[in-house]
Amino acid sequence: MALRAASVVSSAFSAPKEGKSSASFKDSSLFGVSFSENLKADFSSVALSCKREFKPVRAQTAATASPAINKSTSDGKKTLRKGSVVITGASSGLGLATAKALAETGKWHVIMACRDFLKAERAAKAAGMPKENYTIMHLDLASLDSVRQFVDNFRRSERPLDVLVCNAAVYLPTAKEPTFTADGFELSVGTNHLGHFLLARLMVEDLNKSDYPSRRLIIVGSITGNTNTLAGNVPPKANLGDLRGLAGGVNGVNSSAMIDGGDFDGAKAYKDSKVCNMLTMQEFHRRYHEETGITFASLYPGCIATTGLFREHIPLFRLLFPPFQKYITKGYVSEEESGKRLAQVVSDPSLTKSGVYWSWNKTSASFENQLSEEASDAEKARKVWEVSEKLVGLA
Ligand code: LMG
Ligand code: NDP
Ligand code: PMR
Repeated sequence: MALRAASVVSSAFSAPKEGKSSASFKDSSLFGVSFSENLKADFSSVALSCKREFKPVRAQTAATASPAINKSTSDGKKTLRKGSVVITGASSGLGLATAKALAETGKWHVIMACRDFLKAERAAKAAGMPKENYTIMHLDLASLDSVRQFVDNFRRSERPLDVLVCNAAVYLPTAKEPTFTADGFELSVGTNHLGHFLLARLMVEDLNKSDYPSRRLIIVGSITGNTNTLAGNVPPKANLGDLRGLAGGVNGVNSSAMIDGGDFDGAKAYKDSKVCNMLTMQEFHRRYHEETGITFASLYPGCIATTGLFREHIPLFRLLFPPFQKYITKGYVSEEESGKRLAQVVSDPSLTKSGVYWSWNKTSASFENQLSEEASDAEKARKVWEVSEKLVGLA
């Protein structure tokens, strides 16, 4: 433990070398926050959002009969139709808080893509979400068949898709042995990465058909997958290695259940899956942004220490983790606040820049954050993409 602690501390101090920015230790290694980056981000996103407005309109037609921008006859003012956003894992935590924040504006219809229909219905009701602003649709990300079925059902509903949020996740920190998805992938990588990878790859087509002014594909990342931060240096650290386990299908039979080919570790598998999420967002950006104009983004919403994510952790952890984050690291954020942050990434006109990993500083202002060396490795992103395509049957 002493050795582990020492390595955590020393890597925290050397962390800025890993990132590309010149952020100081005080800024970036404790919370991944850099104020200079923040200022830059604000200016560049404003500049970019201005540019985007002058872009020529694409020739594609919308999946919906009603155009995104309607002209009102009385005063000639342009009005925007309700946006249509799919959020996976909207039955609790960040997903639910985001669904609520968006539904309450009256400007969004939220499709809550959940594995437990009844739980989602109860959660939406208890949160007081206006009935007309949400629909629940079944999606189990731990089954590729279910993902394909969801996409079919969604298309049959004839709703447009303006924004897709890949939010659902499982975290299995106490598991001694791996468990697997319907397709035989280790459960956390299978659900958090591969299920979302297939969903996003299929639905990018739907996003491309939407005539909504700002179409976005958002994949939730995390600080713990980024080894350029203190949080990312708490063992076990994320590391995808040479992807040998992923290439073998992370099935624990003819390959390791871990992406890097190592011994199973549930906490590492989760962090690895988050690295895949952040790499996938960037690879989407490189492959699709220029051609489609879709915004691809990831984010770290803050440490939402009270959510269901920690349900598998030991009771003592669940008791101490929230006060630890609130009073010691100060990285704590409430579910409500985290929902507002993700809702901003969905709908804020100033957050249209693509390829960005958003974070928030202590005053809850958004800024473009720096990913770790591994989580921003373009070559690794390409490999994860290609291997994942094979695993989900797209190549
Ligand atoms: C593994 O443990 C788990 O085994 C695995 O299941 C998974 O969860 C994985 O990364 C996730 O972690 C890693 C190990 C790392 O963690 C532990 O052993 C358990 C630590 C539990 C931490 C949460 C609760 C802490 C409660 C502290 C008391 C809070 C009281 C709140 C009241 C506030 C009042 C003001 O652990 C390490 O490697 C330890 C390394 C420590 C390095 C620390 C360096 C910087 C220090 C900064 C401040 C430290 C704060 C105190 C920490 C107390 C730790 C018990
Ligand atoms: P929760 O456990 O509260 O929410 C996770 C959601 O994912 C639940 O709705 C859950 O459904 C759903 N889900 C799990 N497995 C599947 C599946 N197979 N198919 C469909 N849905 C599934 O956790 P959080 O709200 O904390 O997590 C949301 C996101 O935020 C995750 O991507 C996580 O990595 C990220 N994050 C969280 C942080 C935190 O501090 N909590 C920090 C940084 C990032 P059900 O309700 O049925 O269990
Ligand atoms: Mg971490 C310094 C700031 C900081 C932040 C912002 C987080 C976020 N954590 C920080 C520090 C520390 N954590 C320190 C110093 C320790 C050692 C005591 C520590 C421990 C710790 C554990 C055991 N932290 C954890 C765990 C978990 O099981 C959580 C995890 O890794 O899930 C994968 C977790 C988290 N800490 C965070 C965040 C956001 C998490 C949770 C979830 C996530 O990344 O999605």
